[in-house]
Amino acid sequence: MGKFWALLFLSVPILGTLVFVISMMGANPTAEALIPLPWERIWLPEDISRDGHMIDSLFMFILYLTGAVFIATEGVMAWFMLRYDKDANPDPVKYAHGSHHLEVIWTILPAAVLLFIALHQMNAWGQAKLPYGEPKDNPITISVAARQFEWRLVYPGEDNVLHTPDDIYTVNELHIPVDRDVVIHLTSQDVLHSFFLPNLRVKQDAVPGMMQKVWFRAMKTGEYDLVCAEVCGWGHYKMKGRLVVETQAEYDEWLVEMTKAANVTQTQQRPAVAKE
Ligand SMILES: [Cu+2]
Repeated sequence: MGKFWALLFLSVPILGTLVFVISMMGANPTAEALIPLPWERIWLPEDISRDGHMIDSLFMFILYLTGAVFIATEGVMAWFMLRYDKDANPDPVKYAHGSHHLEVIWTILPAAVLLFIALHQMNAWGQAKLPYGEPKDNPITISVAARQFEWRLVYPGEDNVLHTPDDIYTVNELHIPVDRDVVIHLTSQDVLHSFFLPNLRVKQDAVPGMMQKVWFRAMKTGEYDLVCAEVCGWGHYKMKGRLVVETQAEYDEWLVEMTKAANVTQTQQRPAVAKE
């Protein structure tokens, strides 16, 4: 009976991992073209940014490191379970306390590993951004304000300057041109949110009372996710938008369309305002 329960409980993590791996293979369109091996990029969505590979290599490095430690720990545990099996060891259990050597080893070893990771990852952001320096070549600056539970965006319009009369306003729609630096001015209107573009490997907290600058360059057109990665209230799950990466011509055309729509709305609203 004990073995039945042991196997039943063991099946939970095994089936859970299996279901996760299978669902990830289905979720990633690029994985279908590959032989669907668990180590063939099925953990992360397609990287469409210029700098994302730096973040990915750090992610994989930590995954391999913690994975190796996990397998070693589980292996030792399994070995102990087999070696000190109840039937082969009928004597009562003897408890041992206070091995200073062991204490020192299992304190210093994880501390050293954590310190190594801390130092190793310190320059990841710099490595991802510094080879290209600050955003250049006439970057587009878009203001993004997070609030429960949506993204409010302001585009600079034709003059490419924010906070001028030709600004364009959208909600949950982030349009950007491909192969051009985009700078996001990120703010929050209420609580902590996190601006997350999984395909661009960009994740930045939006903090009330602060303005964060984050920049990136998309290298592939298409439609991708914009999500909130900080549990920010009951509607957090639905705080998602659309990232549309398009050619410069398509982006310009979209901007013209939006300007036209904004002008129509303003003209229609004007008499109502005049009456007051
Ligand atoms: Cu949020």
